[in-house]
Amino acid sequence: MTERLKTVFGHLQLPKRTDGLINPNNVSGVSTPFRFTVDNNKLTQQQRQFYEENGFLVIKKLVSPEKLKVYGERFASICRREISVPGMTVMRDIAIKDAEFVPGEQAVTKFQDFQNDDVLFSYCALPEVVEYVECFTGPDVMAMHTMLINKPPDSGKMTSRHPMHQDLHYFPFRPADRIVCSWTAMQKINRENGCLVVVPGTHKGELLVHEYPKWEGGVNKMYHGIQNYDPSQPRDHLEMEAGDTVFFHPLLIHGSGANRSKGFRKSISCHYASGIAHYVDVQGTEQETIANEVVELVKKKLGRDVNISFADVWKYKSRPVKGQNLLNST
Ligand SMILES: O=C(O)CCC(=O)C(=O)O
Repeated sequence: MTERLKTVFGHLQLPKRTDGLINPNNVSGVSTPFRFTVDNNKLTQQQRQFYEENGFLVIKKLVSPEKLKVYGERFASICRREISVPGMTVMRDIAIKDAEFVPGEQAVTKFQDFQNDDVLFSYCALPEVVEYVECFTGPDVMAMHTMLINKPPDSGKMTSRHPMHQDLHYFPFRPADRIVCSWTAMQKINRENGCLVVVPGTHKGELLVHEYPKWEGGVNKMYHGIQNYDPSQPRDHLEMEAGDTVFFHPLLIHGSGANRSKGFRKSISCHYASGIAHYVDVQGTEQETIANEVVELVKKKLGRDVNISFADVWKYKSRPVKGQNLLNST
């Protein structure tokens, strides 16, 4: 077969979708070779190809220093308890959790679910971010999961590491290809202070089995990692400057290293899904354990007799950013 014919055939053989959603690249029966990005004019051909191949894309200096300053100050004042945010979880690193007194910001390793704080949530709606998000989700955009991570200097027990995992493990919605994370460095982030580590191309694989890693120093709550993870796979360390933003697929295997510096390492992130995505039942799947763990935690807060499902938790915390929200309409 000539090279030309091989290319044409390659283009016709779209990866098989198993999620039941119409491929948004396949309008009026005309197929394109793209599966992980949608047709709009934002990405260059090269950027699009890079994400298709690798499952992530870094955009330099996307978020301005002024905006990062606002998020940093808001983080500090919430830590000082000047403001309280309904529904938000404030997490402490396992190494400082039981320490007698650690003041303010230094006690906090992560804010999770800040969707009800309009200042922090403004990150998720930044036009400069959402324009890129749409390249992966399509035009209907839901903010599903928000985090501000304040990775502490490691105590020597290596608990500041984030085990290698796939974010889809945590999500009861599909299709995976229409979910994306936007993760912005709030300062210079390098190998020393625990940058993101990714295994390029793994977004083309399956959702793997996750569990708590058996680390000697312990592991933070909900930080599940891939069971039998093979550390010999080639990986990239994403060293980033303040404002640089990486967009990545929920099946991309990633994690972050220990923070060996003396300072805290901050990033802000949001996971988005298409507004025309749908919830799936994860009982009986690899995700059952995390689903039960999350529902247990919610019941602990709201009361044992509260009847709530894993999908309900996500319905409650997600917020529309743009376009239709069919996801939460049933
Ligand atoms: O920011 C980090 O250190 C890792 C974050 C991460 O991998 C996640 O929350 O899924």
